[in-house]
Amino acid sequence: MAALTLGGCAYEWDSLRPGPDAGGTPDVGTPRDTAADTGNATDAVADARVDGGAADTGATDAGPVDAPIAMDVIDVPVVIDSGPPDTGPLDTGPLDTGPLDTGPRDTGPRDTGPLDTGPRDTGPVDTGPRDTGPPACVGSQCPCAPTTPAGWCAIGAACMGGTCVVGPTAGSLVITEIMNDPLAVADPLGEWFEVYNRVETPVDLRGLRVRGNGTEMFEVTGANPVVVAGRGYAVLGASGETAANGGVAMTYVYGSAAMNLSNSSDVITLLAADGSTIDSVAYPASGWPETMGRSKALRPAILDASMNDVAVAWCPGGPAFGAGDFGTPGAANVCQ
Ligand SMILES: [Ca+2]
Ligand SMILES: [Ca+2]
Ligand SMILES: [Ca+2]
Repeated sequence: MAALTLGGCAYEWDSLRPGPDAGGTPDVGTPRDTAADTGNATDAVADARVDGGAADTGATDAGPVDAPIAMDVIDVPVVIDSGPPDTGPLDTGPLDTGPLDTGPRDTGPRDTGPLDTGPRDTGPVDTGPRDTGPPACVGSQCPCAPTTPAGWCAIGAACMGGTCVVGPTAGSLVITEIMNDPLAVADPLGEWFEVYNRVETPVDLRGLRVRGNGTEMFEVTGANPVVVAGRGYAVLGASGETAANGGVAMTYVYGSAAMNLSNSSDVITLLAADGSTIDSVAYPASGWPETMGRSKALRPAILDASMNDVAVAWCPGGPAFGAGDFGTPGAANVCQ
């Protein structure tokens, strides 16, 4: 048994077969040793030839020049690393093109190096914590925009049909038109009132509570959003039948049993879900525009929940619509 150290690794082999000295031909006459040494885990089986001169014992070797050692390594067992995960610095060396790593999973820090173009990873599925970032955008289209960060609506708003929609809040809605005394169709089925959304963001009216005088009150409900577009109008009425309501496309129908609009004095109050008042209009029996078949219209330059409290802010509405009454349900007001 002889030993040799190469590159910091110790090798042992069963037999050395000295060949001719330098200048000669390698020993090819002896059959190569093809049997692995089973006595050592890191064994290498080698053929070698060495020179036959004296060993180098001094600073200068005066003997014949050593011939290089030729070694055939024919059986070197590979031991897979089963130690703890590598937590050292990222590998920035050349791409590994070797066989797939079937060792234990790497749980070290994430690799931020260049893209791996090597063979596909067939290791275990990632069971780490879920990615909670914003939903993916497709091209330049996000689920809702504009938002911060992209893909999310502001707190309190919901994404509906690609648009961020908020609930009714103070400052968002103004009562702009009241048809309390219809003529072309029966009263109260022809009654309606109009609200304007002052903000750019669409408003879902669900959750809005509307209070009349006495105990009259209803809440806007529904399985689907009742949306008023940004800077748009909505009409809430007693009847959804155009033949009965005078030809008005209602945004929401509350029903004549829930509320009536008196032909003399009455009040309409919009309440947010938290109970705060969004707007309130109380018209008296006299002093405000009151013409049968014609709406009370807030002057189009006045779209304000405080300024609509006084008589001078209102005018008789027009022009004729539907069955022949006057007003602009769902559109900007006109004074006539
Ligand atoms: Ca009425
Ligand atoms: Ca008001
Ligand atoms: Ca109007």
